[in-house]
Amino acid sequence: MDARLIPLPNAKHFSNKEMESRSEEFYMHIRQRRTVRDFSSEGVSRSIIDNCILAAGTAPSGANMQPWHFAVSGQGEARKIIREEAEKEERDFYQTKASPEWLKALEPLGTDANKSFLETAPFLIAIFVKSYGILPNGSRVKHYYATESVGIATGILITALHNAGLSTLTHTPSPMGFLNKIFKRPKNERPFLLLVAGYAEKGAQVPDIQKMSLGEISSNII
Ligand code: IYR
Repeated sequence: MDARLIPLPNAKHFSNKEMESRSEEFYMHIRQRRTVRDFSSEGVSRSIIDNCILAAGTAPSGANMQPWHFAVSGQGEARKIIREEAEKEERDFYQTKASPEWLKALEPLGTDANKSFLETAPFLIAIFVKSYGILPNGSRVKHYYATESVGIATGILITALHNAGLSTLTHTPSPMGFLNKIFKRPKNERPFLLLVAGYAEKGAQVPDIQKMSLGEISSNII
C-alpha cells in the first residue's frame, strides 16, 4: 500500500437548514445561465478567465491524470482564421452533413453557419482532451475516463464563468481538427469544444426554451 493520505482539508458540516438554503440559492443562480450567441466586444480581464480555468482544473479526473488543456485566444489576428475555419465546417454541416432530423432539433435554437461571435467575443477557450500523457522521456502515460473528466471540468468552467458574471457559448464546429493547428496543440490532444466567453451584447436574444422538471430528469427507488 503506497497511498499517501492526508486529513480532508476544510472539512465542513452544515446543518440541514443551511444546506437547504445554500442549495436553493445555488440553483436560483445557476438557472440564470443561458447560452448566448450575441456577444459584446467589451474587454474582460485575462485574470478572470485564468481564475475560472483554475476552478475547472480542480475537477475530479480518472486517476487524477487531469487530462485537459485550455487554450485561450484573446482578441487577436488568429480570430479571423478561427472564424473562417469554423464557418467552413458549419456551412458543410448545415448544407450537407446534418440529417433533416438534426436540423429539426436545432430549429428552436435559431442557429446557422454564421459564427460572427468567434470574432466579437473577448475570449475563446479551446478545450482539449489529452488522450494520453507524454513523459519528458517521450513515453506515453495512459489516461482513464479522459472524456468524462474533461466534460466535468468543462461544466465547472462554464459554472465559474457564469458565477463571474460572464456569458458563454459551447460551440462545437465539427470536425474540429483545425483547432490543433491554430492553437498549436500536439497530436495527443483532441479538441473537445470551443467555449466562447464574454459579456452578452446589450439586447441579446436567446431561444424561448425551458429546462425539464425534476420529475422528468430524476427518479427514485426505495
Ligand atoms: N455545431 C453547429 C450545430 C449545433 C449543434 C448542436 I447539438 C447545438 O446544440 C447547436 C448547434 C453550430 O454550432 O451551429
